[in-house]
Amino acid sequence: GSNAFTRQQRKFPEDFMFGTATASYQIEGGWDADGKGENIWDHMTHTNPTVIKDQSNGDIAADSYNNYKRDVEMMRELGLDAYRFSLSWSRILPDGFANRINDAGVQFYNNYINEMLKYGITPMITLYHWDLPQKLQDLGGFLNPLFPEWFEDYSRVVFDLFGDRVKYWITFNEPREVCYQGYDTVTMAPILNATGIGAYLCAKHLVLAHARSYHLYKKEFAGDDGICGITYAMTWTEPLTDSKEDEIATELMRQADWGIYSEPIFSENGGFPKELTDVVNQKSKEQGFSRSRMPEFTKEEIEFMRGAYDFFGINHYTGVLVSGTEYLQEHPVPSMHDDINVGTFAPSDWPAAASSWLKQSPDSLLKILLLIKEKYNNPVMYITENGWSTRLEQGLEDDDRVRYYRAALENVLDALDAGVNLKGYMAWSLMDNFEWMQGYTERFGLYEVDFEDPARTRTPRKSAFIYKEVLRTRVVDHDYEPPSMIMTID
Ligand code: PNW
Repeated sequence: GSNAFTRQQRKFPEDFMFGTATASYQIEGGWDADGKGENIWDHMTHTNPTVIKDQSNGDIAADSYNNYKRDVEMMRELGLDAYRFSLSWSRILPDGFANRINDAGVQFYNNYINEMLKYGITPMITLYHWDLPQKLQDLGGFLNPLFPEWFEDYSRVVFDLFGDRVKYWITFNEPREVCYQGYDTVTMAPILNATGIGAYLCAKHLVLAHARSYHLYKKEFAGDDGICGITYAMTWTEPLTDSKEDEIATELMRQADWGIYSEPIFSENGGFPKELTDVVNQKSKEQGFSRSRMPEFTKEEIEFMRGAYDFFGINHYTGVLVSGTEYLQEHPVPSMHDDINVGTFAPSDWPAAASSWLKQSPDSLLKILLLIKEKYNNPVMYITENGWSTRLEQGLEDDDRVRYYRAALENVLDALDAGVNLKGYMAWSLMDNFEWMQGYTERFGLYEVDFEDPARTRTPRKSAFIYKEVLRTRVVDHDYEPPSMIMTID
């Protein structure tokens, strides 16, 4: 509730960290270059191409493997403080295990990191953004109880290789997408479709793996200034009506979406969230299982995970209204969706992006930040992704993206005013990239990438100039118009 005048008075703190984010499989290409091993996205797109909307893949993607200097040049054009990117596990360890390190892959990341550092850009590394080595998937991937050990071994290799220069680490990007979409459904690799089993089993091993990696880092690599966290897809959810059913439905949806992955680490008591566990225990019994589909932790495991964080990472895009009685859908039995059995709805007056799931929901970023502040005692937070999709035809004039970013950045200022312990903001994404099951049909970039051009030429959109001006002035000026579309390094 602030007018244009007071808005322009509000400034981001000088040490607030602004950046952009990307992920290895979505930008790198070089899928089999110089000794890289196959990962689950290589495997799925090559053996099962029709699961991708335009039957494309990330074989070349934005070819950042060969364009890293241009990528860093774009970071300099925007005036970024930081850049969040992920490591391709099988580029570094082709077999997934730590027995064999691929020197060319290590060299690529050293080049990328050193080029950023040369220009004072802080690297923030995600260890895992969805591209599991296929050889580990062949052994069950996240469903194998040894997964936490494999992840610790991989973590040790990369902390050892890059930890001297990199001080910001994220173990996992979006556990729900890894576990629920990858293992409970067919909407992400490895499209396992182990409904009602996959998500919960994966959740157990993912949070244990996070804690192993975190403790290893803090004990042996962090020194005085290294920090490690985990990043969640935080869709804002609120009850459709003020009925008791909708309130319960909203809480269950939050627990299935992110609570199951965050409570073990951030809550005071640790372990999986209670209401969801009760529902799954009850349903498992009714369905004739001899034990609950919700796995258990030992007391030692619960203690090991509890408090294993330096920050809470938030990827935020949109919100939904949740109902326990309306908009319900048919789901396989058992499945995580059947367990929670909730309906969701987005009002038609919320502006729509190119992605079917993405609507501009009012003040949802602020609401998420306030919720985490309350729920987890105001932990250090980073917004590690936030962004808007357009279609290619829209070209460089992306006024809807500009509107979305300005609204989000106002929410960041509101949150800082409200005392939220928020330290940084990363826009998704620096450039167009392989948008998973949607291939190249949806574009999230501040820079457009020409995927028809062998050089993968990158061109700034209007939003790039707007973001740059915010970073330069530390204010959100709603009237600013870029004087030209010519980008320079200032
Ligand atoms: C993120 N939601 O996924 C991913 O981290 C990126 O790799 C991806 O390209 C980007 O968003 C855009 O899709 C999301 O439920 C997963 O709102 C779930 C949601 C949003 C984004």
